Amino acid sequence: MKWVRPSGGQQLLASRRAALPLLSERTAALAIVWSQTNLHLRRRCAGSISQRPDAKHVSFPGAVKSAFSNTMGFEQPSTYPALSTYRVVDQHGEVVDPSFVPDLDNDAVVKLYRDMLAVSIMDLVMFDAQRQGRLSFYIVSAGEEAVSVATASALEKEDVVFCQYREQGVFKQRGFTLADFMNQLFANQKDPGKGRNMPVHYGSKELNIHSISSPLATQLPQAAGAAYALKIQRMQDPTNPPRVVAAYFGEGAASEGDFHAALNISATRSCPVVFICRNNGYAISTPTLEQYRGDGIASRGIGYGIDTIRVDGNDFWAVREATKKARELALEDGGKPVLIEAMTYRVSHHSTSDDSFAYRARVEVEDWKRRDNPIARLRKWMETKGFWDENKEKDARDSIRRDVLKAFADAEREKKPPIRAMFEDVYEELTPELRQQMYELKSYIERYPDEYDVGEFESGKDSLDR
Ligand SMILES: Cc1ncc(C[n+]2csc(CCOP(=O)(O)OP(=O)(O)O)c2C)c(N)n1
Ligand SMILES: [Mg+2]
Repeated sequence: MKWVRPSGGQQLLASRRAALPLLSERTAALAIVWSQTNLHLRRRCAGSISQRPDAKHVSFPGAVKSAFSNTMGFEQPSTYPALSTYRVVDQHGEVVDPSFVPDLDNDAVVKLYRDMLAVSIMDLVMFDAQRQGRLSFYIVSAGEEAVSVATASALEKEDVVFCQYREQGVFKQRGFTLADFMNQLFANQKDPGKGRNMPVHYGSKELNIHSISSPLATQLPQAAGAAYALKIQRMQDPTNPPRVVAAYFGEGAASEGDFHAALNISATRSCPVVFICRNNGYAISTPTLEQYRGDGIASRGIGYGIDTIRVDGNDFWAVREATKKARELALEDGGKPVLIEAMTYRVSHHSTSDDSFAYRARVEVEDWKRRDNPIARLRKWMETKGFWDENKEKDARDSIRRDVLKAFADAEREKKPPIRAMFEDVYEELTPELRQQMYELKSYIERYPDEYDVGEFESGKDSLDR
């Protein structure tokens, strides 16, 4: 596993902690914050010192380790080799990293494999359900199940997660049930969001996953901020467990300004956040070739001074191993950001509102489906190990499909939240204006009973009375 680690100065903090053995953990932590601030100040001051005579290195404040050169040369990115992509298991299910030792027993692997299967089966059912008009919108994650399930499997329960919208596997692995998915998708009265969000905008306070927001990349500065808060909480009270933030995003979202702001602030403030990029080749209809000219998203992490790795996103084990290590690195020396770029392929249309064959060839998709797929790859590995076979596969798929359909039917049958819920929870109490609007809505519904069937909402139009 090859990490690109642009920094080296963090060991300094570890040595400072070692130099403070007689202080309580809390005082030591505060002393380190103080000395870190001091260090920043001194570095800044050092920048204003004029060049030492005969120095071989630049000491301008903006580039402290650059050697002088007497030959003029522009860097040409095209002459650098692309960053490598870490792999543990190849497309045939064969282990290619000789140092790899699986850290999970067979049952634990099967459990994660079933999470990947569950997401992919739910996706098929819900995509068709949308086509039948039974829900308004859906997004599938076909081809990307390993990125979400394997990364999530390397996090701790207490870690804080921010997703984009194609990470069903993260929710599933952390304990979101099929009923939880369905209640949100059908916007019924069991949906904690009370049906106010579009389908697939899940969230779970219990599982420490912030609710998904549609505007791209907004989750990234939020994740950096949350990581900064975790760091400060732990400095103030070292009995808090070490926690990281995991922030998921697509390569397309990395074209947003928020991505750059998030990387830079987390690097400069040393925030324990693991940025996880799913590079699936497309931002809706825009292929990566038209999104950037640099070496993917990994090169940007290095540019911001962030430890970075590129992995094969279709390789469950590579993704899991890299995330385990990333979490460890993110907690080193009081915290720092880490970036993982997981290379994969968006097998599906962008969403149910998209027809991807308008901008890519069917054969390209068919090729990927046949040639490489994260579920098939882990299955081959399990079969090679001798604890999975055709019969187990069939049983697993049948039982998951039954569970999905049951959760689907239960959720579809549930009543919708009371219509009144659309006016609530913005202010602690309804304002006179909101009350007025609520009564107007009620009289409108009463005037046109044939146009508005409100029977599927809890308490019908009566919820607008109180
Ligand atoms: C700020 C913003 N701009 C545009 C959009 C419309 N939009 C939704 S998804 C998407 C593509 C994102 O691509 P990527 O980040 O690669 O994620 P993927 O869909 O490939 O998983 C776009 C442009 C949006 N939601 N928010
Ligand atoms: Mg993409």
